[in-house]
Amino acid sequence: MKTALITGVTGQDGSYLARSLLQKGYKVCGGERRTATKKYWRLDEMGITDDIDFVDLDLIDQANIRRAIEKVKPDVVYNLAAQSFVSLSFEQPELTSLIDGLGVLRILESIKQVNKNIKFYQASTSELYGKIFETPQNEKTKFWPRSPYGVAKIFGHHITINYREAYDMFACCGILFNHESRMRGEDFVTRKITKGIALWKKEQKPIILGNIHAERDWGHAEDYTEGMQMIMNYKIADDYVLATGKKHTVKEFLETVLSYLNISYYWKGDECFDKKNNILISTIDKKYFRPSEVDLLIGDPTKAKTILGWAPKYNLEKIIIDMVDADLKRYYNKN
Ligand code: NDP
Ligand code: GDR
Repeated sequence: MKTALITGVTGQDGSYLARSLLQKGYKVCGGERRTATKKYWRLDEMGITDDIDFVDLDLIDQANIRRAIEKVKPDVVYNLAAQSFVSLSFEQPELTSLIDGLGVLRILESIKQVNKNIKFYQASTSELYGKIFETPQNEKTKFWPRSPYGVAKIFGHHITINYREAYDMFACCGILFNHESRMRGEDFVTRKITKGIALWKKEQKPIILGNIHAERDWGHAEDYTEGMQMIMNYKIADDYVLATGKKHTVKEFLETVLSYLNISYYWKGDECFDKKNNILISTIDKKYFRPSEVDLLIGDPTKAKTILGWAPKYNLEKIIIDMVDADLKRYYNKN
């Protein structure tokens, strides 16, 4: 039986990856940073909390990471832990850098010292491309991050490649474009919309958004966590873009959610109204705009398709159905 250590197991991707690895017969150890309240809602919803061996692991504590690796003796480490909210990284740039940048180095260094044969996956991101140099973005596209999050993740990305080259370690980066699901955190725009609209149906309280003209390449976390495993199971350690190759604006995402729920709407500038009763559905507040924005991201997953045979199964409509249905069930107990 192989052992996988997943950092960030309580997060969106951690939950999908843990479930998938358990189904494949892995022993799954979940790194968690200890807080007063347990954050197992995703694992609980999936019914897998009791199948995971939890280990204390905080990415800002080198000795703690080393102890966790010595204790768990993993065959593979998936580093999914991060301060992953781009917006918050402008408020907490140093903490974000300590976790998302130096945290990666701490794990790599621990692996190098404990057992260099442990395979390592790093959660890199399309945020590295930021102010894009070409469309679509692939593994060779130049990086120009636009947030402390993106800058910290560049360090994580390059230090992973450096440990691969310098110490011959099996260390890979998945440059993943946005991926969403029913397990998405509530502050990310897609979940803010699906949850917001589910509640709007009952309370008619408008959703307050930021830049609704931003364009993203949205996939589903289930497809992307399968892709992570394909990257790690390939014979050669390398870096891959995972993306759908399709882009949509935040506005289009909202419109698709409304259409799915048969809510007819119209726009007055950037404000959206319900056609039937002229009730406000969504509006804008400048506080949700970022000091420097990433206007457009769209990925080219050709390398992952060609070498790994990876292809996403979800399109935008299927993602929205998954998310909206889950939120309706959560807030109305409806199937
Ligand atoms: P989430 O925000 O849902 O999960 C992040 C996880 O990291 C949580 O389990 C959180 O724990 C944990 N964490 C945060 N800080 C620390 C710390 N100091 N030490 C240990 N654990 C910590 O993120 P996602 O699941 O969406 O993303 C997974 C990874 O992939 C992240 O690295 C993210 O940056 C990256 N990524 C995500 C993309 C996406 O679209 N989802 C796209 C590209 C990359 P806690 O429960 O305690 O908060
Ligand atoms: P992102 O995701 O920054 O791409 O990072 P997010 O959903 O936060 O924003 C996407 C785009 O929507 C615009 N936006 C809003 N965003 C939020 N959160 N809230 C709003 O009200 C709102 N209104 C408009 C944003 O300005 C942005 O352009 C996600 C994270 O998962 C990262 O960890 C990951 O690396 C990248 O995806 C790829």
